[in-house]
Amino acid sequence: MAGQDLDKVFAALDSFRIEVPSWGFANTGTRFGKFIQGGAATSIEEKFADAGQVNALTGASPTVALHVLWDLPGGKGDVPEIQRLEKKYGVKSGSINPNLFQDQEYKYGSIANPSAEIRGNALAHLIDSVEIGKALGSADVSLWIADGSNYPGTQSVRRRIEWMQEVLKSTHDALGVGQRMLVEYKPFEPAFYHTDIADWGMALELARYAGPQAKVLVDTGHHYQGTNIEQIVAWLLHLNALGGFHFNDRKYADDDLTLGSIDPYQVYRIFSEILSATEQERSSIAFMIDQSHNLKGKLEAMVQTVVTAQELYAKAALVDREKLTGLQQECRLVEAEETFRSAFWTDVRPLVKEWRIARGLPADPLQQLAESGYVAKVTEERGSKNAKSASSYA
Ligand SMILES: [Mn+2]
Repeated sequence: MAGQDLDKVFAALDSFRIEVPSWGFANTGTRFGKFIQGGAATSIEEKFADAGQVNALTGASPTVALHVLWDLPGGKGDVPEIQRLEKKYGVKSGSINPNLFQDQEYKYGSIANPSAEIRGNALAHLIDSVEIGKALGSADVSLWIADGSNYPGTQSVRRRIEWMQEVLKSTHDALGVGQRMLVEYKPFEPAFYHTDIADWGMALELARYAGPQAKVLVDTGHHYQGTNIEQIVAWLLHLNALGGFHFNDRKYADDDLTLGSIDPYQVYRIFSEILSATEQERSSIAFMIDQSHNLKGKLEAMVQTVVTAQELYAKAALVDREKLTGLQQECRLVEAEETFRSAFWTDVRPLVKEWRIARGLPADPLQQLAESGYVAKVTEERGSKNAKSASSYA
């Protein structure tokens, strides 16, 4: 392989960071039940320990997304403990994720609830989350709103838009310098008739209304089948409105499978769109993982995800963009497509391995994880705590 390719891959991997979610290390599962893993993290300290492992193995995930309700049940009072864990395990707090879907009072919505009192409670939780972000020095407060309705005629979609605008604007007003509010969208589930923030257009409009520090978050699993996600990415880049990603894969709906496991070419197409942006545009895009592993081992699945992301990003970095631009301009379709595709079909694994060795990282992170005995060790330590946490759907 040409030295030029090596340089491209090294530069891409040096800049590539992807955030791991704290909830990806805990026993989470499907709506129907979860299969308890003896080695799953049972506390915020264990989540930080596992995140530290993934970063040590891959060199690409120095931050961990936190979930306010699950990871900081004491709110801002838990910040010193989080800071202690950051130092101990060598990973920083990443995006702060408020929870507006678990409390019983959110049965009919949170920021779009007809009750002004409940909307007020949702806003208070959002502002607490902003304050936690400030205290931890993390840039992004990441919002996924589960609000919606299950039956036609049961709610006023239009009034709910106004209520959301009001709450999101007030949240934006509380942001500090350098802080951002990321607005995620999803077409359905848990609501099955209408979802209040159903697609990127709605998320974009709400973000624009809220203010300049609000951006759109694209969760790859939150689209209808066949949606051209890379086109949405191109539009959001054009509009300077792309805040970041929640990466995962799926076959049917929001399946939270490991990235690239079903359709690696789609991830490649998204990364290619991002790598065709300017370095400045790229620098503000947050790459995050949002996955829940019910069958695969938690640690193994997370390392596999980060490694796959690195490989697909390296492939996208190999595209000869100058050549491609010329071919597109001249409408030389087959040559353009082959130029685009040939980078995808290049086996970059030897180059990525070279990069790992050059950076003092394990040559094969998954193999290193297996040989380290870490999973066996934590399974031993955590087994009895996890055995108690078994739960059923009903
Ligand atoms: Mn998500």
